[in-house]
Amino acid sequence: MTAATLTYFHGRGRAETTRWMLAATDVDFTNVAIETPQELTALRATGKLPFDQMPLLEIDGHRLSQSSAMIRYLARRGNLYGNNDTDAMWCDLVAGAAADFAEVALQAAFKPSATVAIEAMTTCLSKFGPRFEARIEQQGSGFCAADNMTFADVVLTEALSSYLEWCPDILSDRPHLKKLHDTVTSHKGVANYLASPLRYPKPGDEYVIAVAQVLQRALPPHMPDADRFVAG
Ligand SMILES: N[C@@H](CCC(=O)N[C@@H](CS)C(=O)NCC(=O)O)C(=O)O
Repeated sequence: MTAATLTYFHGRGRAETTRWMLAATDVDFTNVAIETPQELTALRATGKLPFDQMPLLEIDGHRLSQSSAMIRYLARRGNLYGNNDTDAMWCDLVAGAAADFAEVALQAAFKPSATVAIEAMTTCLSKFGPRFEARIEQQGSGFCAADNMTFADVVLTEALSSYLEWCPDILSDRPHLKKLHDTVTSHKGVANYLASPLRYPKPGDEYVIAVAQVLQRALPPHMPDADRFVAG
C-alpha cells in the first residue's frame, strides 16, 4: 500500500476532502498536525509549501498544495474520475457544486452560535439539495457522475456528513442523497477511516482557536479577547 503524509492544522478543515479521498483510494496516510506558529514558520522555511498554504499532501514523491488538486490527483491515480470525458465533466461539475455547498459547513464552527450556523446551512441546503437529488436521478446509477463511484460522490458525501452533524434530519426527504451517503460511507476504506483515530472530531471552538493561534490572526469577533493571537 502507498503511504502519504498530510500536513494541516489539528482538525478537519480544508484537508478533510483529501483524507476521504485517500481513504476511498486505499492510500495509507499519516496526519501531521501543525500546532504552533513556530511549526508553521519552520514548515514554510523548508520550501515544501508551493503557495505557503496548508494543507500539504506528500505522495509519490510530489508535494501537493490546493485541496482541489489533491482530490483530482488521487481520483486519477485511484480510478475515481469516471470512465470517459463526459463522466469526467460531470465529476468536475458536481465536485465544484459540492465545494460551494461544503463551504458553508466549513464556516459553521466560526459562526457566533449553532443557530446561526444551522440557519446558513439550511438555506444552502434548500438551494443545492434539490439539484443534487435531480442530478443523481438523471444519472440513474445512484451516483452523481458515472455508473460507478467517483470523487464527486466522495466529496459530496463528505460535505453531507458535516451537514448531518449539525442538522441530523436533512436527508429524511432526500432519498437519492441518503442512498449516496450510505453507499459512500459504507465503502470499506472510507468506513475504516471514519472509525479510525485519523478522523478528527466535529470542529468546535477548540479548532477555531487552534487555527487562529497557528496563523496568528484574529478570532471571530464574538469570541472573547478576539485579538489575543494577533502578532505585534
Ligand atoms: N484553496 C486552498 C486554500 C488553502 C488555504 O486557504 N489554506 C489556509 C489554511 S485553511 C492557509 O494556509 N492560510 C495561510 C495563508 O494563506 O498564508 C485549498 O483548498 O487548499
